[in-house]
Amino acid sequence: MQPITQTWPADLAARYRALGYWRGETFADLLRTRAAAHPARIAITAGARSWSYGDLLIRSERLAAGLLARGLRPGDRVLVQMGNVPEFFQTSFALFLAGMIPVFTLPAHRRTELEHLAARSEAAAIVTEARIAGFDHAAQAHALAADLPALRHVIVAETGAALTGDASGLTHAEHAPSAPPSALPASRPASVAFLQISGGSTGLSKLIPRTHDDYIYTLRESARICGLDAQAVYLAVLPVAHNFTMSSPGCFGALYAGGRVVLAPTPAPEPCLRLIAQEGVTIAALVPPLALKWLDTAERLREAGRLPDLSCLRVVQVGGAKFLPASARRVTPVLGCTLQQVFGMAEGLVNYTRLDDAPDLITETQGRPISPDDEIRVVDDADRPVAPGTPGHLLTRGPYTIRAYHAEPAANARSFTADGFYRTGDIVQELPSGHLVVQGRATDHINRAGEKISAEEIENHLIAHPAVLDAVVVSVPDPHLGERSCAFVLPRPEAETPPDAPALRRFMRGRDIAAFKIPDEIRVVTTLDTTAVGKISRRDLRAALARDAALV
Ligand code: J2J
Repeated sequence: MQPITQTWPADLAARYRALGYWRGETFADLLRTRAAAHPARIAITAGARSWSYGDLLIRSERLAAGLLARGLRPGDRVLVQMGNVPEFFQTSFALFLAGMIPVFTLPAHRRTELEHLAARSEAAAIVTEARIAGFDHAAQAHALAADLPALRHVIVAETGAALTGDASGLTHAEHAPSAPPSALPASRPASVAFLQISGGSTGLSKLIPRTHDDYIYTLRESARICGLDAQAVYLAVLPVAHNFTMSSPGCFGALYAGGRVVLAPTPAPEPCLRLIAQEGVTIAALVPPLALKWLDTAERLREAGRLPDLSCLRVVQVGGAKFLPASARRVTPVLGCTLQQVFGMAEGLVNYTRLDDAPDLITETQGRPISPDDEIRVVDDADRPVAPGTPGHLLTRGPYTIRAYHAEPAANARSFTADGFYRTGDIVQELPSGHLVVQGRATDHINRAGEKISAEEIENHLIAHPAVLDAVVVSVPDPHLGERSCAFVLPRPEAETPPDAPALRRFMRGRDIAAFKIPDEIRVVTTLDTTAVGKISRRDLRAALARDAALV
């Protein structure tokens, strides 16, 4: 098993410790100290179920003991595929307490993605729910394990127990610890706590190793910047395993602050607005398309005199994709709270507009970095700094931005400079205040309502079709999703029946990939334009699409 590490140069690591960014705290410490300080305080609410900090610790300890009793070992990697249920937190903390490394997959992931993530991480187990949104995840996990000998354990959470209000959860996998909980292995704060996955612009998702030290620093500072304290109530609307919902400040940030997490069973605006009033939610995080739906729904409900009382809501965060200023300006008048724009990435760097920033900065920028030690470089194509205020490629390094993906030498050579800056792939403009305005992206991915889709990954699926010679996938502006995906497909000249869009869509579905990756639009073409060097020009294709759009 290849060890998973994340290291910074010794001088920088010493600096980050000396400045108090890295405090030697682990996720196990985080939960234990809070459960000791306020055991009865509610940590997580999901429908009729509420778990206190004490409950969460005991359940996590039991599950940790159960995982060790099954033969899993500290350092083992465990895929976690769960929806917005309390068992997600029990599982995550159990793995932290047992010194195992969660690999956070999304509920939308299907066999193809899971197989890749399991292979890359050398996963020994998968923890999932029986069903999420009607899909049989248990069957998928068992089928995966049957084909991957290294994946020795399948653990299925009985979250259906929620229906009866009996919170038995992962009981079949839990054990009363045979040794006192203090006998659980201790993790080193500088070690890797978990693997996040990259949105990825080249091919399949890469694994992002995050350490206890670096991630807990972002939780502490995010909680402070977003004004969270013990009274904070964070509404988790987007999938909890996504880095935004997890840490900016997200669920973990709310738990760090000793607040409460409310898990929304659906992102639909009306039930969420009701939940805000019922549970006294103070902060919620959305992607731009969802924010627009919330705004429209809130306006409609207000006109009908049915808008729930949202006076408890202090902050609505919007991030994951560009939120246009015209939409941003609607948030405070419609929802009566402060907007916070969040521009972050699972690889590290997170920017926030500050709650007391001038209104123009809040509506027109994507915020400024968390840390005074986040180094920002805006450069041209040759890595030379651009003139101040000019848009350029964003490069960054700092106390919580990774230095390398796990087991990806070729991608690491591309994605990081020799002096350790991460090439974000984003084009930004830096204002004198340090705020960044995201102008676009240099790399080929589609940001579909905050879900990042690698063009190359989808092209590879399309050209696996026997009648397809070549394919190019590009993004198209979309009024609802921000961007949608469009595939140009060139059939093989010798193909007897060139495939049409419905056939290609069926073929893609048969590849067992996340549904959001299936192209929104498929165009079968007779030629693909190429640039002078023979590379297909995505820019030309996008321009052609924009021209088409202008005609309709
Ligand atoms: C424009 N593009 C944005 C924004 C992310 C907090 C918030 C979001 C993420 C996230 C995250 C954007 N405007 N406000 O991890 O902790 C695009 C950029 C970026 C990529 C990262 C967090 N906010 N983006 O979205 O790893 O292109 O993280 O590089 O999924 O999303 O995607 P991801």
